[in-house]
Amino acid sequence: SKVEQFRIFKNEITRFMMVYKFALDAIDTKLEILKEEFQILHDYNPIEHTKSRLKSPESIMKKLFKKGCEITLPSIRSNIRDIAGIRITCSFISDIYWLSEMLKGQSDLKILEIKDFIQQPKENGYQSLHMLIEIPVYMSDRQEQVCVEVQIRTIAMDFWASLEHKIFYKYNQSVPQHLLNELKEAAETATALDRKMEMIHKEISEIKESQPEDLEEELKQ
Ligand code: 0O2
Repeated sequence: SKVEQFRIFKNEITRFMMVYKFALDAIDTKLEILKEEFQILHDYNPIEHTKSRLKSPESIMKKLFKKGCEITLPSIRSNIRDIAGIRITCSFISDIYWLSEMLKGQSDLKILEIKDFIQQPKENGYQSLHMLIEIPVYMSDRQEQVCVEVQIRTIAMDFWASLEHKIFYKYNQSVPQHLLNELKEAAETATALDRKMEMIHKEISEIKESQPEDLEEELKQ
């Protein structure tokens, strides 16, 4: 019957989405471990915060239509690779590359693709490091390789991207030229800030390494 068919379909979708949630949980745990370990070893935290999200069924459908793909679960699995997404905000650009190297080195992860929009920013000024990663998820009766999109950026890049995103939607995707120019300029300012912060950070770490106690004393004053 139709009702029975609907019930089966709903179960299939729930099971389908569940796997992506588990993949996000698994990546979250990996990040937590790196974060805690780094904090203990270096007394500082390279990961400011992380935010994960599952793409909503509406956005999945929209993207499928846009790409002209079939509406079946296997088609969704192979065509929409950002159903599970995690955004990691770091303090410094060097932390971004450190983190990506750490993930590359984990043998259970398969790096499918890396897009470096920091080395090569997008035309509008967007910067981030994007990694498409496959992670194994173990369930009661099966194991699946699940694709997760990881976006790593600095606080400044994140600040820029969230404002740009808002403007893009506010203007229904056709933003006036003067705002596009301003945004590009703001992206360049963000890059300059990131570079300056990195320089200061480096200088402080060098002092701290050579005379750890002295600096602690200085900071107390
Ligand atoms: P949402 O709402 O964040 O999920 P895809 O479009 O995913 O099929 P593509 O073009 O290879 O494939 O993806 P890309 O360029 O690697 O990254 C797509 C995601 O990066 C976007 O997801 C945004 O989150 C982010 N992004 C990329 N470019 C920009 C940009 O110019 N401005 C901002 N603010 N974010 C950007 P979605 O699905 O578009 O949106």
